[in-house]
Amino acid sequence: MLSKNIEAALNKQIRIEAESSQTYLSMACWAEVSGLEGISQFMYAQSDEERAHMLKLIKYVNERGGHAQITDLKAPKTSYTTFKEMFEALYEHEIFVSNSINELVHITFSEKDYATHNFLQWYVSEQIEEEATAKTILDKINLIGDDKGGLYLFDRDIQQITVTS
Ligand code: OFO
Repeated sequence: MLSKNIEAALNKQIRIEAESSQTYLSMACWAEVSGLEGISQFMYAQSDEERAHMLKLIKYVNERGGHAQITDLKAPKTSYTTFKEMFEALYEHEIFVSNSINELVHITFSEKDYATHNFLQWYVSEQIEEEATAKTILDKINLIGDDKGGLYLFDRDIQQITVTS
């Protein structure tokens, strides 16, 4: 059985994962209308992953005697000046999510809720991978700089960059 405090903290995380999914969906749309087909497919896949993260939390909360709350969400940004700016936003967003997961883990520890603490370890590992993927992409973008040919190849090859679910 979840304590009210943990239930509220998990619900906050559910909302963050939902907003992450919407943010990446919006990035996918911007990339798609900007002619960046590969990048848009990558962002659609990221959006799906975040929805899966949200659903995993929802199931956990409901199975442990809590009630997952589906709420309104903050509208994401709809356009970017450059694709680099978009990937910087993705990287920063993942760091924000990691901090939020860490905070959540801390709460479960201080409340001695070891079941939830254990459940959250999957998210801790996931965030390490997602931050690493975002960082790898940013490093590649910095190498490309303003080179249009480089962007063409990057857009074609981004699917090869390991994305975990
Ligand atoms: Fe990448 O944020 Fe979910 O966990």
